[in-house]
Formats: sequence, C-alpha cells, structure tokens
Amino acid sequence: LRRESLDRAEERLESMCEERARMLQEQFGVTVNHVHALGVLVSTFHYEKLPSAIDQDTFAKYTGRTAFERPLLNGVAYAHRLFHHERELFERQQGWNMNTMKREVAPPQDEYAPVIFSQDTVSYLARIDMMSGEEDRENILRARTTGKAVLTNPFRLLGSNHLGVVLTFAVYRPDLPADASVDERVEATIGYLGGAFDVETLVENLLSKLAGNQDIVVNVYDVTNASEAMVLYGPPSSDDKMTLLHVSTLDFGDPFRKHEMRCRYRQKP
Ligand code: WA2
Repeated sequence: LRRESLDRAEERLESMCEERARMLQEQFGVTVNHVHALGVLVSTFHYEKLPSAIDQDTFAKYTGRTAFERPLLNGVAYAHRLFHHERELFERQQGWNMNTMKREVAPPQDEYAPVIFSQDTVSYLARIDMMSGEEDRENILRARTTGKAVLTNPFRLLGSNHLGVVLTFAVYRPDLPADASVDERVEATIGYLGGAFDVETLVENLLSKLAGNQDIVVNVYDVTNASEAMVLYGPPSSDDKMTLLHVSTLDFGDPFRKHEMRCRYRQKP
C-alpha cells in the first residue's frame, strides 16, 4: 500500500514537472523565433533601404505592438556595430555620447555596440555600449560567429535587477550567403538584436496559472557546467535527499547551453 501511494506521488510530480517544462520551452521557442524575424526586419528595412525605413520611433511602435509575440521577454533592442574610427562622426550625427553599462563615458575600444533602437519597456538600454557588459559582450561575439540564437548564463539584469538571461541574434548585411564561413559572418555583421528573459518575473507569472502550483517547488538551472549548476529560477534548493525529485530537461535552442527544471513537493506527500 505504501509503495503504491509513493508510485502515484512520483507519477503526479513527473506529470506536473513535464507540463511546466514543455510549456516554458514552448514559450521560449516562439519568443526566440520572433526575435529572429525582427532581426531580418532590421536588416531589410534599415540596411537594404536607403535612406533607412526604420528610426527609433518606428522601432518602438512596431516592437510595442508585437510584444504579445514575445511573452517571456521584457523588451527588445537593436545595438549597432561601430568601429573606433567611426565613433566621433557617429556620436556627432546621433547627438549623444555612448555610455557603458555602469553609466560612465565609454572608454576607447576597437569596436562598440551602442543601442540605437529600443522598445519603450527597455528604454534604459538606449545609448549603452552593450559590449561594455561581460555577459552581453560574450553573447555578441558568439552570436556573430554562429549566426544562431545565443543565451548568456544567468545574471542580474539592468533595470529590474532580476535574475534572467539575455538572448542575442547577430544582424548581417542582407547579401550574406547562407553557407558563409565564420570570417565572412563576422565581416558581414552590422549589429545585434536581442533582449532579456526576465525569468524571475515572467516564469513566476506562467507557473502561477497552472493547477497544482501550490503543491510543488520549481527550480530552473543552467547546467552547462555539470559540476556547478546555476540557479535561474526558484528558491535556493534545500538538497533534502528525503523528498521526491523530478528533473525535466529544457531545450532553449542554444546548443552551447544546457538547462533543466527540477521539481519537488512543497511538503512530503
Ligand atoms: N537587455 C535587457 N536587459 C539587460 C541586457 C539586455 N541586453 N543586458 C543586461 N541587462 C541589445 O545583444 C544585443 C540586450 C542585448 C541586445
């Protein structure tokens, strides 16, 4: 009898965990796809058209109206690739100077990635050189060599100070062939489109709508480095070997990273 109720508790935990993992993965996937399409939009309407058919106002309007397509993102922004020799003219034409993530004047670098377009919800990113932040910089470099969606490890986001991950797509000149080499990709890079998954707020929101939510504790981890899992969502775990645990794998679409969801009962069943 004891064995039977334990089996049932295990099954229920597994099915609740899988339901949550599949739902989160699905919402992540549609969000990433839509950001990809926005990158193509910028490539087409900012670079193929001369003069550009996008400015800050158009970008803010369009991204605001299509925000429902990106349910897990707190906003999107476009950072322009800028070389040092172009900086003076760029700042004069824009009428503002670049800042770092720490709100200081950007020191001289070989190249920069200042945000020139932003959705209103992340307007605090405007004028910031995204290469001045360690996580964003790594994402930018990996996005442009791979041509794929890339994610940072979990860190505290600008603005909210919430735990989350940043998503980045490189934007290429429209003439980049599909079979381009890594060097050709880097050379054809004209900017970066991305935003932050505010996991702390948006996953909470998602899970709070599901039945049985009061019964279980959910954590999401970045387990890219198996020996040091990083919490992305949920309370610090209580490593209690006595409670049932179910682990569901998550695929957020960046093959360089591994994520998983771990579910436990709040109280012993
Ligand atoms: N977006 C929102 N909040 C952040 C953040 C970010 N990056 N970095 C730290 N807090 C414009 O890769 C290009 C967005 C980065 C894209």
